[in-house]
Amino acid sequence: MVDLSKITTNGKALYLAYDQGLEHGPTDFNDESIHPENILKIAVNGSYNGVIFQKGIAQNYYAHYKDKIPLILKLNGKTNLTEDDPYAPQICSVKEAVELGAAAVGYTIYVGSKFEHEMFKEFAKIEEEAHFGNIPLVAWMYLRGSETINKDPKELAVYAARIGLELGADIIKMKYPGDEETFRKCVEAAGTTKIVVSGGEKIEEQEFLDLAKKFMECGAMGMAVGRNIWQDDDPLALTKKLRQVIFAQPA
Ligand code: FBP
Repeated sequence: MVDLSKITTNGKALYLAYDQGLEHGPTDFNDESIHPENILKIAVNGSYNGVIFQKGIAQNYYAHYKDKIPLILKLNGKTNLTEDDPYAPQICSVKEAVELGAAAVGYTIYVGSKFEHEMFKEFAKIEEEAHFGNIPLVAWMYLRGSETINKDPKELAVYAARIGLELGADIIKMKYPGDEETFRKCVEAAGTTKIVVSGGEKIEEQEFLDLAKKFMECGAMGMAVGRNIWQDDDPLALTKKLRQVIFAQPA
């Protein structure tokens, strides 16, 4: 199994996601978060286990931070402008990611998209290359596309978690399926593959922290969160509270 020690603390993890500029466009950003340097400062000062970038941000902003914060490089991505079933093509190789200083690589698979098989193929090649180099591989497992319609979203969430294990992901990044019973099943189905939960849209602070506590109690390894942190008025104060929740639970 791949060594996750560079991107975890006592078996737990908190990552700062910042690939939304590609996925959603700059509308997600405020006057502070539009600047990638500010995200790097939050990641370093908040002692995150990694910051998640696409390659352009890594190429232009990460060099000075190489020794300060691990980089998780997203290898594929897409905009939210197309209306067809989602497909996020690979736009960066494992080799480029390593040259940019990545400690881990990530890839989104839209489970239930009619292009799922294309993403499986790309993922399989990435898995081979990443694991050959002992680089951890994070799979964003998102349920989206025509084949998810009229199916039970809870069953699909557990299925998606299992697919992450079956495909050889070391870590699955997924959305909370909405209830603890289903999420516990996801954790179980993922087996040795660890789960980190996405943050989602900005919500009220206590609700966010309560949810984080729930994720950890159900067996998540941690969270990979973006908007809830860097859209906050005080990202570091909220990070401190979130860290208490994530790292308080026994490993
Ligand atoms: P957030 O915490 O901001 O939701 O970020 C998590 C994330 O997975 C990002 O890595 C990614 O850009 C975004 O969510 C994808 O959002 P969507 O679910 O709208 O495609």
